[in-house]
Amino acid sequence: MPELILHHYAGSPFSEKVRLILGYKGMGWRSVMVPAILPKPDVMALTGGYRRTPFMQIGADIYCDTALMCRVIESRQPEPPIYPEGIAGLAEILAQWADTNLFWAAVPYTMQPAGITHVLKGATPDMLKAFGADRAAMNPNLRRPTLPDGAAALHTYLARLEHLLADGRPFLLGALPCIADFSAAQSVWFMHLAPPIAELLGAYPKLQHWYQRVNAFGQGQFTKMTSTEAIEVAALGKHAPLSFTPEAGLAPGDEVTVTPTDYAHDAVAGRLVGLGQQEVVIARTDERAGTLHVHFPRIAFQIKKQTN
Ligand SMILES: N[C@@H](CCC(=O)N[C@@H](CS)C(=O)NCC(=O)O)C(=O)O
Repeated sequence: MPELILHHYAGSPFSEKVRLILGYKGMGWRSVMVPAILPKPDVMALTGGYRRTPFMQIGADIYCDTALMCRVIESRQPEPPIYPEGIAGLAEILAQWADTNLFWAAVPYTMQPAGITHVLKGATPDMLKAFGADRAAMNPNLRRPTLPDGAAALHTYLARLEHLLADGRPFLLGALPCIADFSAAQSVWFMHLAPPIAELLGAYPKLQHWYQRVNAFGQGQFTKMTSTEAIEVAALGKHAPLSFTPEAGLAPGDEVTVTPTDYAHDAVAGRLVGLGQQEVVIARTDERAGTLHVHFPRIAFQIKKQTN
């Protein structure tokens, strides 16, 4: 089986979600470090323009967005499941809330002046400025809450999670962890990067114990790989089998772009080769990486047919 390669950086919450899942499942993986801000030439060679972190590579297949990556990880290593039977629907609904509402409450609040110096420890003023400019350009429509508004939202969300755990259950939806635990843990993990912000978690003792349990899964066994090596793997790699369910106006071979609809609106262009309710796959060729199949989820991505 070709190796699972995670392209990520240490301080990325969505990467932590995936690292913890790999830990829970006891999987082996290869680790490629990517830059936290643009430019990212080796990322672009593989994704064709998708700049968000993390993304996953298996041979010449590239998987964008953790919602899709976690599904692929589950099919590669079904045990222990992160979508356990009976609670899978609720688990995904709660995970989606944690990946959006909770994330956008916890991360900007942690990046306030009292937190950012801890999160980006050792960064020079120029580096801090470059980081701020990169994120502002990536998400120009983000309206940052005031600190009191941000604190109120974050406390409300953390109290909801504490309430879920009030009956003594070890994980958010019961006796076993599921995708929702990992999606929620990434935000709590990020708050811990800044001790003055993490203090706020003191008001939520059950949540803290829950987080210790999730954090104890670790990150699985990984070995490092350079981005140049990953590009060589892609150039020599095979593609996973594809399926195509035609939809109105979309046929195999169509030239399309796929673009995130929430933020980082960078279009990836290619030939449509896979389609279903859960994912869209496009083929594109890079001079170093060869022909790649780039996979995206359907939720929060727009497929647009090129007309010329
Ligand atoms: N919906 C995406 C969100 C990913 C995301 O926002 N990642 C952040 C880092 S945790 C990011 O891409 N930041 C900008 C960058 O790394 O270039 C997913 O689930 O993968």
